[in-house]
Amino acid sequence: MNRQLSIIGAPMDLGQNRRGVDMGPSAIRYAGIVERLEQLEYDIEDLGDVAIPRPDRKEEQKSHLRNLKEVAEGNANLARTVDDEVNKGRFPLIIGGDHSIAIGSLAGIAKHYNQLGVIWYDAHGDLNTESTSPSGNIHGMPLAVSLGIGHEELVNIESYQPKIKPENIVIIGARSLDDGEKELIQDKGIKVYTMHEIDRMGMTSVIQESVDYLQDKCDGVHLSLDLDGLDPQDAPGVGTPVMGGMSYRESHLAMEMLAEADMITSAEFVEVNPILDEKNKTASVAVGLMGSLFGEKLK
Ligand code: HAR
Ligand code: MN
Ligand code: MN
Ligand code: MN
Repeated sequence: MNRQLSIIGAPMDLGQNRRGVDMGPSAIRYAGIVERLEQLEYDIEDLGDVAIPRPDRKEEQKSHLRNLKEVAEGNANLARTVDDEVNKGRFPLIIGGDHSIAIGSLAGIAKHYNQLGVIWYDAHGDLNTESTSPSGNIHGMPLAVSLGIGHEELVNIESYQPKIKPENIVIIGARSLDDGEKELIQDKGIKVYTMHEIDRMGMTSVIQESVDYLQDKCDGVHLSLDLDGLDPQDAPGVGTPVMGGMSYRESHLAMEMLAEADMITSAEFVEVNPILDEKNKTASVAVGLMGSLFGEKLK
């Protein structure tokens, strides 16, 4: 594992419509991210937050893509910061913010790899487009955008596309997929472990298979962890909770196995909304999962 970590906050709340997720980076810092990872003897730099524009509340929404201009601009800012850190040889650890920030993270990271793998730990597929989205919320679209499918302002951030390939993606924990997303998964042959497979096979086999699937063909792997992948009982502070998710223990096991596999080269933790949370529980869970991902041991 790269011992040089750069923490990058992305206080974005414009990819969906519940206020408060822009305070996710503060909540995660308050829950002790720097102290937790310093104990593991990483060289940590907290770069603070990238600039996210405020929307013009008076301007009418012209498209089905809520806050398109501002989401694109904020993600372009994030992409530049992430790119700089990867150029310096540092591991970018991005904290959100809603999941639309994966557009900027991947735009900054993917250019540094020929075959970037992506593990998408989420209740949702985030594979919608303007036409398939039931909500118009861009946080339901970042995986499609990174595949080069979506609005040109989003797809062309950092001036190249696609960022990633369908055969290098593994989705884990899906239990709320829209019809258009299911079609895209079929069309592109994207590997998905739904809750059904996790129940049947167990998390150990799911992660082992995912590691085997990505390890040989990928030259780097980005972990995109949406806290709503966890069950709402364990991670209540999220904007779009879905019952029947992965448990706290399963999620720690997943992170520990990824640490053992030593293949993650960048990561983001998103959708922590302290306004909807119970005493910063979800931010604390996020920090605990980062501890496991970065090699914390119980003994
Ligand atoms: N699929 C729905 C939509 O596109 C819900 C997206 C939910 N949000 C997230 N992303 N938190 O994982 O609107
Ligand atoms: Mn570069
Ligand atoms: Mn998501
Ligand atoms: Mn989600």
